[in-house]
Amino acid sequence: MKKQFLDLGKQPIANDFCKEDEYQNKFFYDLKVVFDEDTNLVSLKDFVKPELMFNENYAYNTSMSTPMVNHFREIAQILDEEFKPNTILEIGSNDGPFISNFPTETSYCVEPCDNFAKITGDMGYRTRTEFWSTELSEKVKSECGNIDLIYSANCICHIQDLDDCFSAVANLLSDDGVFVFEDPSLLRMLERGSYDQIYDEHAHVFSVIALDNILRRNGMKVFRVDNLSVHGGSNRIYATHIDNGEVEDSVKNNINEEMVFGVDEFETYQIFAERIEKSKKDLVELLNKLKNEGKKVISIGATSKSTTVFNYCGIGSDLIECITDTTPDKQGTLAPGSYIPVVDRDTVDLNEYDYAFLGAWNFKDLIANKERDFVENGGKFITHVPEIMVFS
Ligand code: JHZ
Repeated sequence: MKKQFLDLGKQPIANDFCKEDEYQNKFFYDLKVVFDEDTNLVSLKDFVKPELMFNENYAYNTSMSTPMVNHFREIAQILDEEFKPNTILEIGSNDGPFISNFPTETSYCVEPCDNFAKITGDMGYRTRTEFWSTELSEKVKSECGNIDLIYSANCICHIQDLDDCFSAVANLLSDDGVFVFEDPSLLRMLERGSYDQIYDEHAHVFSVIALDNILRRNGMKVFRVDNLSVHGGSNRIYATHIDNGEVEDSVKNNINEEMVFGVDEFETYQIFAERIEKSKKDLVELLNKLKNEGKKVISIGATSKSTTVFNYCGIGSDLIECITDTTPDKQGTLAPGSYIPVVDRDTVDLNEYDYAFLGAWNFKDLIANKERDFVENGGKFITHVPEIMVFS
């Protein structure tokens, strides 16, 4: 049975950055979150139509982030050395930072956003501009046979029907092939109070427990888990056909850690929901206090995550004047729902502001290091993770 534990209110499409004349009649939905007592999966109560989120206007270019480009280069080398795959398929290849480390002849991309599919297509990779499904896995199989390594980063948690997703993988994967995917960790979200991992695209937030349950009912199993620091704490899951090889200690250790925290108990989620309500109250109080004192606040990183925070907390440009972001497609737009202007960092003198909210709190150290000058001139950062804090 699915039980609701969190209501984050009316939310827009998290990456639907719009122009000044486009903000009327925008789509909003109810962002509610449920816990499935049978599988322990945490999911959105109502999913948003994939076509509304993943289309030719999708604004998240992975290659704009140097740390993520390095991250994908490293994992590509590691997987290549350990598993020596003859054929590779990436689900949700974005603008190609992972697949570009492999030869075009033996690699295959699946990417429903036309803007990104065009990029990997132009790089010479066979790219299907489609959503991942059993039907698509059949088409790929008839074109190039079974695949040795199926990889996906920050995409499997976007897929609403996980049974179809995993049976499609099982159908295409070679007998001794590996399926490796990484997504934000539910345990880290619960520990850190980072409720902003929840938005339309994240149909689920994964625990290892839930993934193993759902993979097993589709003929696969988890055999290794790597804990990663990226995106505020992610897990890289290694899965294979259910009858293959040993399950490594990392799986048992991760499941134990999740059980100790209570990831399998509904009460844990009720406590989390109370913490999130407090986070909202504290952030709104702080920003109102700063406004009354005449302080100027800016935000750094127009993230999907900050769409959740600003819309849940009802924060608009009266409390946060603007948001800087390094992604050209986001600059000159209004942030989804809050309609706070998004600007190019290079056009802003941060020293004109007293406080900077970290919309991209997952890059806290990198941003604090880049913006040393702001701090030296008396500027302070605000973050909501793990709780509302001001620091310099
Ligand atoms: P970042 C995305 O979420 C969307 P977001 C997606 N749905 C997903 O699943 C997760 O990633 C994993 C900017 N920036 O990576 C660049 C600066 O402006 O936290 C990005 O727009 N200055 C696929 O959007 C944004 O912040 C900087 O110094 O929450 C970061 O977005 C740095 C470092 C980044 O993901």
